Amino acid sequence: MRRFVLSLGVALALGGGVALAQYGDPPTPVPAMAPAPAASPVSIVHVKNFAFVPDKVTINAGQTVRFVQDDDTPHTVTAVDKSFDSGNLDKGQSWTHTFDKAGTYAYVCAYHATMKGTVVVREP
Ligand SMILES: [Cu+2]
Repeated sequence: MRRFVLSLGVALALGGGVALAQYGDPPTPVPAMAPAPAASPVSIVHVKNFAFVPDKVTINAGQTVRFVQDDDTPHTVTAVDKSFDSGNLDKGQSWTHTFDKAGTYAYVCAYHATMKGTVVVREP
């Protein structure tokens, strides 16, 4: 009974049909309102002067790469095998991607075929 009241309280607090739709499920953790826990280590690649800098980074599986778009011209970060795609990135935007599986990931800018980069992901 107590649990029901708590769940209902959470559902009401969220105020959404999504939460109500989960009625009857075990209580699910509410998405953190507080800042996310420390993210996995992040490598940073700048997109600048029509190039990815550095154009090759090596990380461990589960780590994240942040791409920071410094160019006046829009660019993308698009996997050659299409496994990830940032979509359009304007100047000042950044995009992160976490690589869960080991492998070598080649990517390009969808707008500029000469812009190429590689992320090498090792087993941790
Ligand atoms: Cu580009």
